[in-house]
Amino acid sequence: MKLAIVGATGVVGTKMIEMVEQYKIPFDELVLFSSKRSSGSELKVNGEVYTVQELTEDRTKDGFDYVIMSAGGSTSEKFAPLFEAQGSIVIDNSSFWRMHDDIDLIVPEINTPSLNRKIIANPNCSTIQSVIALKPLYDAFGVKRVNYTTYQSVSGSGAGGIRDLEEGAKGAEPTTYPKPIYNNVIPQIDVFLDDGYTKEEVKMINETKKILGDDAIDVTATCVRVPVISSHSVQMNVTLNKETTEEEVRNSFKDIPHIVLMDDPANGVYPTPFEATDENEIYVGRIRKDPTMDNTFHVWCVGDNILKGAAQNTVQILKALLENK
Ligand code: 11C
Repeated sequence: MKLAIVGATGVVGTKMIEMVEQYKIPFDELVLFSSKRSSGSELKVNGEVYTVQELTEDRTKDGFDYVIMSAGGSTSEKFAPLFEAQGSIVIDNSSFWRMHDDIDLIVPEINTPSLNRKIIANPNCSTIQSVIALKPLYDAFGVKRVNYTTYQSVSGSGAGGIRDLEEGAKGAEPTTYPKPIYNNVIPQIDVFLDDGYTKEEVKMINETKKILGDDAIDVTATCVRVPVISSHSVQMNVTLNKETTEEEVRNSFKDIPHIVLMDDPANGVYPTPFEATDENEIYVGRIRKDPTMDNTFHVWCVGDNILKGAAQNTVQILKALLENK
């Protein structure tokens, strides 16, 4: 099996390499690609040193079976179809292909690729952890409506976001965000659209419906950047289709793959980015009834945005494809 990792030197790309190691992806040949600027650097995979190479149009003809990419929307727009035309299966972490009708948007715990096209999209990080936490409720009670409020870490913006927080703490001006993120919170992630929502909020709304395959759910979102390096937190206010109790809602999260229930606030047990960072699971807690609306509950969830939110989900998709071949 010949595998390419595109964007190998980035924040997500380096974690993709770790996940390829952790998930024991059985490649025979591996090529690490980056932009011209980062090419030439050396990275270790399974203890072997690889020199990162520049991705050019010609290299898409090198006969890759699988390509995993995290190099931004414009690189994915250009290169994913070129790889696809050569017969490679591409799993793409950018937002570019996600909402195309003929492209599968996959969270392996929830849906499986049709391989209608050989490009598979990996969802937005804040969406992935939210749909993982929504799915048990969806299966047990049906979901009528969800209102997300996010608390997103700076690593979601890559190295530039981390820099704005770390250097901002020393007094530097922001270069990635529109306002300082150190000692601040910013209710803007990505650009504002005409209706006042941000692109990140619209991603959460549209991607939730596409992954769950259900356009009838009402979804709304407010996305906020917070001065945390790793792991996004999402507060979900969820209205269910069926009447149920807080205890039944809590029980629905037990024994679900990739969910850890941490919900004993009286004893100080609830998840924060501190517990979730560098972990593969999504943490759920603070479950309580919202008495202001029928059949409505608050659920708090935290997940490592670079792992399950990006690199891990991508490599899980690859592993599932390899196992189901
Ligand atoms: C953030 N969720 O935290 C964004 C990053 O659509 O893949 C991921 C952008 C995307 O800033």
